[in-house]
Amino acid sequence: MKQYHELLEKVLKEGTSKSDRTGTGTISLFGHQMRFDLQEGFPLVTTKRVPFKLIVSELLWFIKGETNIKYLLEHNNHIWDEWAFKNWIESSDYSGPDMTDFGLRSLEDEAFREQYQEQMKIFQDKILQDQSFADKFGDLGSVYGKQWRNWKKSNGETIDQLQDVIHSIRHSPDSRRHIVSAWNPEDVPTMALPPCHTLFQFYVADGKLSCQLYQRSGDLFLGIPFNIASYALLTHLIANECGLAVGEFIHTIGDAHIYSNHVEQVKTQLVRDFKDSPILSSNSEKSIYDLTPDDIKIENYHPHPAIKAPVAV
Ligand code: UFP
Repeated sequence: MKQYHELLEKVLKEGTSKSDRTGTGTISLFGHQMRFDLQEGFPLVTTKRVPFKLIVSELLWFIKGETNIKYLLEHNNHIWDEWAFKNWIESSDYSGPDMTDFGLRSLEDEAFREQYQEQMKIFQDKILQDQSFADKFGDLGSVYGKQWRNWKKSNGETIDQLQDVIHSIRHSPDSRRHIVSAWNPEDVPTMALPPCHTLFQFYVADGKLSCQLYQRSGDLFLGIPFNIASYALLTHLIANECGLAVGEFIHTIGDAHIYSNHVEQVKTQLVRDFKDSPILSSNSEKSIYDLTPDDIKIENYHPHPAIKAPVAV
């Protein structure tokens, strides 16, 4: 993971100060590429603990074409909760205390944070226990699962990009068109979070499958370690589905930024030494569509402790 540290160092040294949508402020540079040889171990950051289980259940959620957070909650994954919670508190069904700007306010105001956590718990319990509530408020609409598996065509039909790309890798491995796009310009104006992982392409050579991701925007401290692991895992799963070995994961980032309130955490991380790369183990008998989080495990992962940092929303 030397390359990841080099990118952090480069942004701290050469990056430009930029304001951003969240009002936090960043140090940023434009256009960077990292290459991870997946034969050399699994690229999970070891200089802080990264919650691999969350990466697994989120990726399987995408692969299944799911867009409702219920599946994530069933697997104790809360990374998308805030987006669905917003649906609820802005609806006429919500009658609790005012939750406007809950992200920022819960960071600044402890009394509010308690109220927020209470409402969030009510929300999560209702999603898990009441299917019609989950249908109404748990669905995030045009997120990755939908674009990958149910891309909407103008004539009302849908395209299963993931199944199509698996088919093309199997049947015409040398094709230069193994692409899945999550960026749908028609949907972008109404999306709370337009896709950060915009487009990815596969490449087959010497019996190995490589994947390149174009990520338009990358939060280098919090988001990128997740994104690297998620696409490395996707490459392993697609390779297995197609009877290929793994090649490289190539990560191309557009706006690569460190939030101003993550700089201290980055400096803490940069002085830590690297540990051995962990090893991925997954159930290779099952089809990619039938995998459950328990089928995928990481072994020999002995990272430094986690480092806390506020999420910019
Ligand atoms: N972000 C990531 N990786 C992700 C994800 C979000 O780094 O997988 F979903 C970060 C990038 C940016 C913010 O800091 O979230 C999205 O904001 P914007 O849409 O303004 O780029």
